Amino acid sequence: MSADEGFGLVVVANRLPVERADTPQGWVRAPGGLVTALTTVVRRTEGAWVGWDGSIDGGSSPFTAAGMHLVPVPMSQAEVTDFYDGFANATLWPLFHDVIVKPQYHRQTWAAYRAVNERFAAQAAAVAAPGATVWVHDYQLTLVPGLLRARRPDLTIGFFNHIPFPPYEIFAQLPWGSVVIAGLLGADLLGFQRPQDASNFLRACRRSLGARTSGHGLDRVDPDGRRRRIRVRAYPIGVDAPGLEAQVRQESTSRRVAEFREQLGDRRIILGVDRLDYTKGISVRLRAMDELFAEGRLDPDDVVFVQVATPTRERVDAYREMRDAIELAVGRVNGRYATLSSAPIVYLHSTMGLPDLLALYRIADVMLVTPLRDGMNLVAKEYVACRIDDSGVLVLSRFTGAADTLTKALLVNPHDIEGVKDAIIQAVGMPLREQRARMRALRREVRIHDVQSWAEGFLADLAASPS
Ligand code: ADQ
Repeated sequence: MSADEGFGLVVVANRLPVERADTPQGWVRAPGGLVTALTTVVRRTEGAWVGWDGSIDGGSSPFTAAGMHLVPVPMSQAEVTDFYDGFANATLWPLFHDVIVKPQYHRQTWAAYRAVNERFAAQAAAVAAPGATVWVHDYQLTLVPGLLRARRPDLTIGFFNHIPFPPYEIFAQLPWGSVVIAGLLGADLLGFQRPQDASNFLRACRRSLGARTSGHGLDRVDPDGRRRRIRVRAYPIGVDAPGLEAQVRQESTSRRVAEFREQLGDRRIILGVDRLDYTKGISVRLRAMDELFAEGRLDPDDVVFVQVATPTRERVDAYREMRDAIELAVGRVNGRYATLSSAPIVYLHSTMGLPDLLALYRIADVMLVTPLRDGMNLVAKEYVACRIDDSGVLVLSRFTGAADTLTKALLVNPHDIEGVKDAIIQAVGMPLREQRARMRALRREVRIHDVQSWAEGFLADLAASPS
């Protein structure tokens, strides 16, 4: 479908799949499995993607990049501060992650959130063809489904929440909770990572709006008198398993693996890869490693812990404070156990390119994924997808969505430091036979439920929405 007639499929997400850059084309592709999956769908259906391009006071003229029609939503500096850093990342993010840090409730940031959600809805409404399908993503845009339906009742609207949905007792803190729920209920189909998130959401509908839910959804009468059935279900997201596997098999990855091996020496490698976020439980790992070295259960000459942490949301106070605490802890452990030739912790505060990341997954004997709360956690699935010889051990927090299906991982409670330490020791010493048996089962799961089948499954169910 052309830009004049509107698009049959419109993806709406906080960020566009490309970023403005000083390249001949003027942009670079944003990394990540989600972008890969949705890009495939948007290209195949000749759809459009509505989102922020990361610039301040940028334009709103649509452009074509990476074979997709992209519709930028402009944002001012004040909106980045209040909408993005403020309401999205200092209110909803901590609230939805079990209040690991205290959420901020400010009327000013809420006003900005509403205004920016209005703008996203207006852009989506402007480019959607009559009767089109619009797929809205994540916690930054909870009001968009309702705002969009008010403008365009002809649309079929889906929403996917990438992060957890908290129990009602926590959600109830939000002064504008019923507005958020009503906004989400503008969708025909609401997708969550885990069945628990979907049932938490349905309970919030009952408690905050007095809605009656039945089965996997509820019936609702819109302000225009139209009665709709809204479905609510879990769609656990996956990774691009075949794509990752193909890249890992390339000669260039093997070369990188050899280089890393030389740099890290003949030690067993324990790996952590995360955005530097307080939800990810990085300090839990550091404490566990510190105590294991102190108790002599791990020898710093035999083991190296590599932690790669991508800088993220550094304008938000809680993130700056956490970064300081983590860097202090790394310094303390290395100060105690490093020798002139090697340190037990290699800490990289950087975003790693995919080839290097894949080589690290390939070389790591143990992967530590210890979030205090995580919607899914793609890093765990990426590690599994890259273990093409079926070796390696995944230590995985029970508080991730991934733990629901990756049951052959060593599942841990990140609040139980002794349990985490025991799991690390078990992982480091696990016989190859057991590693292989577990990893084969994990790989089967990650291959079957990949990101492509996730996107197609959601869109197929959305297309089957009762009209
Ligand atoms: P995130 O919280 O960002 O995602 P995650 O699912 O682990 O968490 O995805 C992170 C992505 O960033 C992975 O693809 C990973 O490879 C990449 N990444 C992380 N650290 C990196 C580094 N140092 N260098 C380069 N790349 C790095 C949110 C939710 C999750 C949910 C996803 C998808 O919080 O729970 O799984 O969305 O729905």
